Amino acid sequence: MQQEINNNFSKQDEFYMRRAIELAKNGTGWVNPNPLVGAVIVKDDRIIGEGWHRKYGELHAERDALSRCMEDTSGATIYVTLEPCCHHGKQPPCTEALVQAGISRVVIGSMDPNPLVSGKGVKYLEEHGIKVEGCVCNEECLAMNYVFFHYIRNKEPYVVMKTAQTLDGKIATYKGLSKWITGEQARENVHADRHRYAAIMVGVGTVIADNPMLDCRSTAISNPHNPVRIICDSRLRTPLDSRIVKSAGQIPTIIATCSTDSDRKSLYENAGCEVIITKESEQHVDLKELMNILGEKGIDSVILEGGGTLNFSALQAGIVNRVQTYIAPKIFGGVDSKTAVEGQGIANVDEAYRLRNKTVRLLGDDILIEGEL
Ligand code: AOF
Ligand code: ZN
Repeated sequence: MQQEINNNFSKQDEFYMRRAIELAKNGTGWVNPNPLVGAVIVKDDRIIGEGWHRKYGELHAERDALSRCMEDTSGATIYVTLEPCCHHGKQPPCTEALVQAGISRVVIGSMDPNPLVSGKGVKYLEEHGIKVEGCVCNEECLAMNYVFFHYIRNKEPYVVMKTAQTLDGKIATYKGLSKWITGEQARENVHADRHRYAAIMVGVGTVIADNPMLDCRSTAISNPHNPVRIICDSRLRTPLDSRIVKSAGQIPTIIATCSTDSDRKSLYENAGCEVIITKESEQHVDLKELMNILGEKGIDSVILEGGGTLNFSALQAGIVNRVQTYIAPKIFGGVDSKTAVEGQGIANVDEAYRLRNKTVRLLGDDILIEGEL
């Protein structure tokens, strides 16, 4: 494939790939830990089929587009945001379907780093006489699947540290009250993210203080799903009558601990929670080991809504990939009012955790600053 050599794609190629990207995004929140993938089939300068990977375990984008195509696909071009797969997973290989459909040209947006595919998809297509070109709109295709690319390479979830704070960095008043710091638009965005990412993690202190549900209450997404809830609880102090434990039968719930108290563990298991035991790291759950175990369970992403202690531990453990800070134009003050990141903190200015590729958005009255670590 002329991936590096040919950067001169036509406006038409970019137009159809952009449409495929748009379609792919319809899968947001439904396909994890699989990638978002979209496909557009074009013949005689007309779109004759469109599809996307709709749900984990179900049809891949290419077969979805083919199955919706009402016309003969022989000699057609398919635009697909990810290299077509050539392995048998939950679905049969897309490459075979493309050959069978008589597709003559495949335009790709990004290569698939999955070791089961990774160039083999392109090779199969070329060996079957199909012209393969790419990568069109590569940056957009890569940006769309930052979670998948991280997960498939590291086998650990992509962690987003989310905080909502006042202008003076407080996440609660000195009485511990935090409802609500940000406005409705910001909170809708938070709930959309609970649909987008696979899991949400807090510390036991947050459960004791706020008794949260951590479910997804987005009003903009129809039928959103709840993230897996994870409580970091080194000494198994989570109240059995907390709302999270009481709803563990309906929403998957994990308690991560380094306690070996098996009686206490059984109480949580009987309530429907899964208990994960890690080794102890400075009297806390070993977060790196926890991420490894979550990755093995197929959890590709975690929103970290920890209190200040857990947030600092997560930064120190090097597990945070993205920081997402909502700032409300308010001031709480108070030397005892909690801030988003506590722990010991860093000693020198040049040791600061710095964000790359930052974006700044206004959401109603609030500001959202996001960036990668
Ligand atoms: C494609 N088109 O729409 C997607 C692809 O278990 P499976 O069969 O669903 O395979 C999942 C893997 O296939 C996933 O890790 C990624 O490498 C690729 N996903 N490939 O050609 C698609 N979703
Ligand atoms: Zn496939």
